[in-house]
Amino acid sequence: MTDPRLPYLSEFERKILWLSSWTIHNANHVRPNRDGLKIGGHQASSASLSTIMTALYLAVLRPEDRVAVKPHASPIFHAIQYLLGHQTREKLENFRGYKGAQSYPSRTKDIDDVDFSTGSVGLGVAQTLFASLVQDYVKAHGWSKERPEGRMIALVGDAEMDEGNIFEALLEGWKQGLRNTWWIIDYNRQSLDAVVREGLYARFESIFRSFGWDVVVLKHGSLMQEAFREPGGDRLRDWIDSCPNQLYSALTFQGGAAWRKRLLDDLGDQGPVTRLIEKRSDEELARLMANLGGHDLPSLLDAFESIDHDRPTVFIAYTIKGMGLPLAGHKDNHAGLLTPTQMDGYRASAKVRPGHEWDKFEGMSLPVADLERFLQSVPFNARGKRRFEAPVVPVPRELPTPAQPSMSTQQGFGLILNELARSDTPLADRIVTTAPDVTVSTNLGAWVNRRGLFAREEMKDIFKSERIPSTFTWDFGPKGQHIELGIAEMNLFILLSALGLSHSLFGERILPIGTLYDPFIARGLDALNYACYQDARFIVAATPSGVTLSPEGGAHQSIGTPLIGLAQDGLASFEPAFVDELSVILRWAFDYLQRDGEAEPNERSWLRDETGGSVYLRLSTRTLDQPQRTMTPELAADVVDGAYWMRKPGPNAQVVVAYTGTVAPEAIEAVGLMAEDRRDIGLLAITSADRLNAGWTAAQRARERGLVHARSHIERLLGDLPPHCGLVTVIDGHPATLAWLGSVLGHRTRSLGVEHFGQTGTVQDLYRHFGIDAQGIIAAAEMIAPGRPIRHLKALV
Ligand SMILES: Cc1ncc(C[n+]2csc(CCOP(=O)(O)OP(=O)(O)O)c2C)c(N)n1
Ligand SMILES: [Mg+2]
Repeated sequence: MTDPRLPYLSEFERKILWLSSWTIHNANHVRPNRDGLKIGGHQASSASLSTIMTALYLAVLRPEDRVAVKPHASPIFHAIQYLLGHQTREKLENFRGYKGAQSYPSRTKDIDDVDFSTGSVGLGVAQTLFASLVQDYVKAHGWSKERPEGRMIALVGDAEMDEGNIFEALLEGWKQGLRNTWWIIDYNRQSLDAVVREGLYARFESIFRSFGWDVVVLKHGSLMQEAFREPGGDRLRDWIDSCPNQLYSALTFQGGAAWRKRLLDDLGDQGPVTRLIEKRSDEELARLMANLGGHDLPSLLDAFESIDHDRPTVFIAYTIKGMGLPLAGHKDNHAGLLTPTQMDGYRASAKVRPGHEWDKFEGMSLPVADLERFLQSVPFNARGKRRFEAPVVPVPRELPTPAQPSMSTQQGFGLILNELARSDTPLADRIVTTAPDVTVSTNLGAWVNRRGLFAREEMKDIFKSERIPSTFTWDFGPKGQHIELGIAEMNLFILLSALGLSHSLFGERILPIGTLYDPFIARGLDALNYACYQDARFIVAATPSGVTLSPEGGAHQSIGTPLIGLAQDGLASFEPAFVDELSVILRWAFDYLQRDGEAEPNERSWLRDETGGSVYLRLSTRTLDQPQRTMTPELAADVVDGAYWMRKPGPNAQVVVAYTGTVAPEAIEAVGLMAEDRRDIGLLAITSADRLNAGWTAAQRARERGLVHARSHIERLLGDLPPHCGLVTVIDGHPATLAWLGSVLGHRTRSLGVEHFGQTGTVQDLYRHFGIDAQGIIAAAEMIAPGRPIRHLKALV
């Protein structure tokens, strides 16, 4: 019996293709951009997935399933959501325009229930794998019991499979016992520039099998399968299976007559094969040859709906790029667009009257009431939009501050987490830590000892059961709160992205903390950016950092990361020098992660803190003597806003030293040594160049809009300095991080920092080498704040 859904699905498939093509055409020809920029890259690439996405969204998917859609299939996605009532005509008409529907599906900027943003190819794919792991984490912890498990699905371009991060994720998935993940490869054998290598599908098959995935190849559609059963059909099948990609594409582009000529030339036998070909019209022949598995609704429904297990499954679906459009198969079609004449022809064949292009049921042959009823019964849409919210996990007023008289911020971080691990609080229960093979070396060991490692199955630490002394207990189990990853930093950030969206995807709040060595942020940077773009919420603690990690070797030094912290949207960055500051910042971070309020800037800092975000902590292994002080609410607020006076300058200040992070002792020493020779010296502790800078920019913008009293934190702090006061800034990182301080009120500034890396030595050697020691600071001060010679300045070599 034929599936009663099929007539509807095939009508809607055509409608979806029409709407997506019209969206692109409209943006190019009806409402062209004023700059004349044409929109390429979507038309053909979208058409390739039109059948698969129709089958998925209108039949196969359930509300709990989550999908990452290949970037260039966004017009298809938006068209489907338009039919389901979640996308507006206005935004489609304004596709790629200001506040219009986005060219790549965006969780944050689109209104139509995007599960995972895509754009940078490969990342959305891996995100589905890690989201599945997070779903397992949520279930194993006994949360979200009433909700069914969903499948995490990626629609993957075949050229997208070139991205290395996909393979890093595959290996991690295998280690973690991945389930409930489907990847559907749009095997159109075309990339952006070209036709892909022959036989790629066979490589994909063996790769996936070796990582424990089931492989389903969707090559021949139902029309083809029928034809193969006719006399001579086996020869046609052999021909199709051995046809090179380029030729198949070229013939598809040329159409029925070209197919006939070629097939008769190659296979004609004056017998059964010739009959098989000749009994079909050009149009029928073209339809037969284009009937690849990925364009055949019955095969797709059958393949997807026959999966009755939770093993990860890859579908290699043969498709045609540009299917259903005049540019189908052409190797140059990536940026191809239909000409207005082609569009007129397409409009006529789709039975769409001019002026009715956006009408939902225009040109469809089934009764409108039936079509409407079908859409209303789509299982995926049964519960409307599918975003969840989760209650805020209460954060105590203070976190413990370790009492050691001297320690590093990295040590302090481990101690604070250890105290949290001992506490019996909802906050501690919702934290999950993760690290790419640097758990012990970033000081998460004590936390992990207490809270255990996560795995769906129990696995005891053999060293412990064999009574072999070891500092660390590595018991795995479903209640564990640390996810141990392999070394790949891309995986760390994509996992943080998935964990940090748990409240929205699975309705359960998780407070993720990932640790890594600071320089390796660069290795995972695109994934970090991606996580921020999706508005995932997490803390990343990067340690050790700078040249201060000197004994670890030159290769591991980081210079540019403070600038990443300054520039990365969605990430509030801090670099505390002392552990009491870190404790305040961490407490604030747990709260900040969970905010999602409206964006009214705070009148104190001019930061939009109510919207919340993620947090980056740049930490160090350098042991510092800790200040013996009381953390007052005022000081805590300053630490969070980004700076406080460690030593307030007097009214006639000649010099202010502004430092960030682990060079604090050098700054303090320099100020002490200069005190006799320069008047009223100030010492400014900067805990967050990022937040200070953002507040300053926002306050300037506010003043330009007429809010004349807007003052940012840094403007207030520097407000009383006399104009002639010189500013020396110092950081173990790129000097530009703090160099902008001179622009705030026009003070002459010399910015010290590190511009080259690779030199090894002791901390003292390297600080001297880069001029960020006390002597370097004094020398800089003497140059920009003239006066009598500073007695403690030694002759520098
Ligand atoms: C990281 C990254 N590099 C490059 C691009 C530019 N780009 C967009 S799609 C694409 C390849 C398209 O090929 P495929 O994945 O096979 O999709 P198709 O166009 O065939 O549908 C490229 C190189 C990108 N979006 N992201
Ligand atoms: Mg392709």
